Amino acid sequence: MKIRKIGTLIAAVAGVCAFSAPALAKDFRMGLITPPPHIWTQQANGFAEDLKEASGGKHTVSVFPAGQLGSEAQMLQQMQTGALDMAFLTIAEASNRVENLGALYAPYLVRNVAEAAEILKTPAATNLLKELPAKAGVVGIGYGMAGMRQILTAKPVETADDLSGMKLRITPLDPIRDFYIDLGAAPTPLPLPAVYDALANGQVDGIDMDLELIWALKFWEKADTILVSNHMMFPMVGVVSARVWKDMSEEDRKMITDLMSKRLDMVMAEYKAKESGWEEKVRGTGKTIKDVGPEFFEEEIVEWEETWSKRTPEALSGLREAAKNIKK
Ligand code: 3HB
Repeated sequence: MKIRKIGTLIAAVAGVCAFSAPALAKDFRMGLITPPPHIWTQQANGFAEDLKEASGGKHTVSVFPAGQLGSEAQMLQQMQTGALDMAFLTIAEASNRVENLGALYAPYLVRNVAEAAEILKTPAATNLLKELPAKAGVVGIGYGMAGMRQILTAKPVETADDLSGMKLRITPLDPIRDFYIDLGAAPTPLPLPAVYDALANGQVDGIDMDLELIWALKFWEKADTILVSNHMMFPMVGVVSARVWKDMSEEDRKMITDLMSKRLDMVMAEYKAKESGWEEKVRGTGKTIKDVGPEFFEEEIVEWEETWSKRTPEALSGLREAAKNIKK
């Protein structure tokens, strides 16, 4: 009887130790590829302030924007070893490891940033994050996003055929690449920090981009035509190194989850509030603006669907179902 009691006690203590490490003070490092004025970076800085305050100064976060710690691939590697603690990432690198995340890029899954924010809260989207720890070595706290995707070209474009043969910059991601291959274009994967020079020196004929950056990074200056297409949403994911997470106390995990989730929601709110303002500014530039919808890309969407309904059947049908409910 006595022995059994001691055994129970040891098991209980071991359990507590395994699941809640002591709350140690820490200076976390957080990386992003976005430049300092970008909404993601601003909210990362906000998260740093919140965590410092909520932990009574015990925890601080040093934010490294603009790819200072390397590419997203390098940041993901650093998080796998625990050398980097957190990041706000595009889905590009993560989807190389969790293929199902690619389904989030289904063309015209949603019509605007408000619907994007809504679908990213549904289980069809949030369940995909559960694959991250085992496959990418990071814990997905939740989604943020950037605006809807548009196409900016240095040459005139009248029909989808005009895009054929053009070298078009894309975020390095299979589902976006497939969309442009279906269009007969030559998709050129380039991470955000490399886009301006590539467009300015004519290495690419156009770019796949959002309205915030078409405006703020002055990509519009290099445009002949801007296709306001809203053809895809652009999710972001707030992540913490799974290694770092493992050694965190329950209390710290909860604090980080709550505060980062709040900032990810603020990212969503910012895009919902500001997307139309950027659109107005871009329309006011005097460049040729062409409003296009799914009919412009009809065949390409069918081809994309054929490929991705084989690659990620359940994820895609789950998201299409969720979108149907949102659009009702
Ligand atoms: C991108 O176009 O690859 C990109 C855009 C953003 C943020 C991050 C990446 O607004």
